Amino acid sequence: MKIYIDGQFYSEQDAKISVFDHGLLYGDGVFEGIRIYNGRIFKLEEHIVRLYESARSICLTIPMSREELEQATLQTVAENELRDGYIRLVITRGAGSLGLNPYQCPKAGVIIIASTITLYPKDRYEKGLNLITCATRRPTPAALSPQVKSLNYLNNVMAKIEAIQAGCEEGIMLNEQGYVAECTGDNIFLVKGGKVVTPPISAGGLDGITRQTAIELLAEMGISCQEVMLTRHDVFTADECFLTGTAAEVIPAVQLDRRIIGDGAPGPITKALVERFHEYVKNVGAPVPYQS
Ligand code: PXG
Repeated sequence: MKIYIDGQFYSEQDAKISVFDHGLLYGDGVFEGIRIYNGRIFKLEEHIVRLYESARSICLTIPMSREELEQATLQTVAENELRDGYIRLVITRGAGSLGLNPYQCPKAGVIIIASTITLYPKDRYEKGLNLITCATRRPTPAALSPQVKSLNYLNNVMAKIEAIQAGCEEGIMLNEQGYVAECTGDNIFLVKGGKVVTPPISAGGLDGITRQTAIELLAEMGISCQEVMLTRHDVFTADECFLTGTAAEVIPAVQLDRRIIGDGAPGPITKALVERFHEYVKNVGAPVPYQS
């Protein structure tokens, strides 16, 4: 595997950064996870835009233009000859001194890893995930905007630990008011009476790129999707539930806190969307400039 760091490619063994990097010391930095399907990078521009917005929000200057970063990302995938896979783009604050002050880090670091990811076991895509409600809440936007995909994912990691300790693969995270925000790394949708609902971004979830894709594909399929505040009650009484995310793609969920959602099997709208999603992603992304 060849890993891009600050304009050069390194082997996995040699891909190293400073222990004084504030990305490590303070989780000071931002990232994106992006899929490669069929030799194309899915929604590359959208991910790059979100990355620059995350960076801007935390006063982090990415030391290259959007176009340059797009090119570097395409080149990293080409170097690794990946036709299907997962890209992790990481911008760290860079090496500085001990002490929080980010202005003592002269240059941000740019890391691009092109690899693969398997988030959930394969059979879960057919049978559906079991969810719990995590006691760990999403932080209030007054602490850090949920739109910043920062290198500090401890809040989500804590929630993920709860889910795994409960024997589940994923968990719902509520906001401070107790409304459903999202899952630890995915957005959530419910189906009831043939209509689809998802929490608005203002509920505290990330403005997911897969979420937006799902909304658009549902519209094409003639299925309306409304953004409404949701509670656990809505999940318990839904006909279907599914999650969306770059790593997760579109995946059904069939239980919450051991209560069966709908009839306990992935429902028809979820199944139709999963199929439509996999068809759609094949041909829309930015083509990778492979050498051979
Ligand atoms: N919510 C959160 C908190 C996320 O981190 C999503 C929703 C889905 O957004 P996209 O744009 O990807 O549809 C994410 C992004 C993982 C992992 O290993 C998950 C994400 C990113 C990186 C790693 O679970 N999801």
